[in-house]
Amino acid sequence: MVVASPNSIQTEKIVSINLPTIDLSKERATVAKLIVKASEEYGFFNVINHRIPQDIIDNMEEAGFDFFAKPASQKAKLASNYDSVPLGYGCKNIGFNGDVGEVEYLLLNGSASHISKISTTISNDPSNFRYRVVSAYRDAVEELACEILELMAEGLGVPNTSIFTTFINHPDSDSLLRFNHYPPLPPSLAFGDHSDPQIITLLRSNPVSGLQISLQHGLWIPVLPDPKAFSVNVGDLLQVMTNGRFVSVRHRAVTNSEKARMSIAYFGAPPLNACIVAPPEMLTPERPSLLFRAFTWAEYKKATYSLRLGDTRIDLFRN
Ligand code: GA4
Repeated sequence: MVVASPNSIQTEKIVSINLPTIDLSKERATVAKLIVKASEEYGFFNVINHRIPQDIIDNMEEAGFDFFAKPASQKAKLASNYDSVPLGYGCKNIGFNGDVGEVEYLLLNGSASHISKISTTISNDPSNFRYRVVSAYRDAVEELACEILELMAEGLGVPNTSIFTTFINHPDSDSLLRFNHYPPLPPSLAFGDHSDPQIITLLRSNPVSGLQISLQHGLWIPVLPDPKAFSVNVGDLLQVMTNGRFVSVRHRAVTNSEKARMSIAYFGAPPLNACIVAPPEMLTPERPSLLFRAFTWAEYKKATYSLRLGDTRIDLFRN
């Protein structure tokens, strides 16, 4: 695999495109169609009027910045209290196979049943304030992810509109929350090109740019941060469950030379034993047979962690 050298981003082609922004307060059937169109064309869109209260977002952002402002030794110690790898705090290393980037992160379990472990991880504040902050954010963002997944199912014309949501609101869901903190540095690769393995990702950041998505090989599109929006991207499992109709978009993060950037991502995932396969309604005249074989999330996750960040793991499951 070719590992991008830190400066390679300066020579690549960056193109500017107006990525879709979908207003969730508009008429439901129209919103459902727009979400499907964006998921097919880009695998990426922004949502506005999402109804997540601003104080839930602000408190979460403050909790993240407070955490990263702690001395390195304290961050590592706090985050190892309860979490075992890959969960916890990391600096520059990504995964287990040699990927690196200009990023430090805190990776937390994002399922409702595990969230209480967070209180001591993110803060040593005994008042439990952080626990309430993180769990309020988690609940809100999971609800938004479910709303979007329901709209996707409606827009796709799948009769069982909870076909995707049952996975992520399951008590044993393997969802994650991730804070990424990018220090201000001259342009370099902070988090390399990859797709997200899960079903759906909801991301927001402070108003500093850095996220880019790739539509065709070699073309990168910067995603401008919008304080009112959540960015939504299709993960590998959703590409499989839509039989390739939606695309799991490749994306990366680059550093900003002036300001620190912090993003917070929610990765909506199924329980480990969930069987992932496209429902019969996803077989169409254009795609009459299953493009991917059925597998469990545990199998997919194992393949993910045995490969490099930029590898296209989904190809291992093609029929
Ligand atoms: C990318 C999306 C999520 O951040 C993540 C990442 C995970 C990790 O950092 O532990 C992975 C990466 C991500 C995909 C390939 C593997 C696993 C690092 C890596 C090299 C938490 C996830 O689920 O997959």
